[in-house]
Amino acid sequence: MIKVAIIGAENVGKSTLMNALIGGKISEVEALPGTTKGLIRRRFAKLKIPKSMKNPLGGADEFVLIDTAGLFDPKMELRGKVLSEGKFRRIIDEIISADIVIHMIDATMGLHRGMEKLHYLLKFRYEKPIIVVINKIDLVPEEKLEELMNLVKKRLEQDAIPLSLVTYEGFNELLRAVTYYAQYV
Ligand SMILES: Nc1nc2c(ncn2[C@@H]2O[C@H](COP(=O)(O)OP(=O)(O)OP(=O)(O)O)[C@@H](O)[C@H]2O)c(=O)[nH]1
Ligand SMILES: [Mg+2]
Repeated sequence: MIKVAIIGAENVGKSTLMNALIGGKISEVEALPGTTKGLIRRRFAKLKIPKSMKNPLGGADEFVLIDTAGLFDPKMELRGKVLSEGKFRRIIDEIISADIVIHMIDATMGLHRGMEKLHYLLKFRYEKPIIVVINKIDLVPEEKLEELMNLVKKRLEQDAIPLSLVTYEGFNELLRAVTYYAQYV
């Protein structure tokens, strides 16, 4: 069983992604930041991974997906509105226990400072495989996306997968990345 945590600032689309990956509506989705107030949602799922993407050695397709409450207020370098310090800490502990982390960035908001620091901590101190996705690309012009892709590459030292959970552009690339890292868990 592979544990995948979806993390990001408030309102980036974490719960929408969890629903898309599982194919059912289980995590509440709202236009308001701070929607996931339950802090941590775990769901067991057998992901519908296309055969062509499967690990030939028969790697696992059984996952525990973890949708976390937004860690930061999108406009400030602060903890999200719904989080006390204790709750924030609990989410961090949960993330640290994951095998794979999906760091989600909102294309309209850009890379969040607080998330950038957390990314470094997870990658270098805890040695987590991290997949970076830039979500909501349907809302930004191509040049803006390109700029953000370059910035993310420079600051996080890795490529991001551009994604839209409206058009599903990039969704297969994300699945491919998850199954790739799942081989090494
Ligand atoms: N246009 C567009 N809207 C999106 C996309 N993904 C999510 N949204 C919308 O963004 C809003 C926030 O989505 P959520 O999934 O609730 O975001 P979240 O990260 O779980 O938010 P919190 O739990 O509040 O931290 C909702 O209105 C979604 O419908 C996308 O790719 N494109
Ligand atoms: Mg949510």
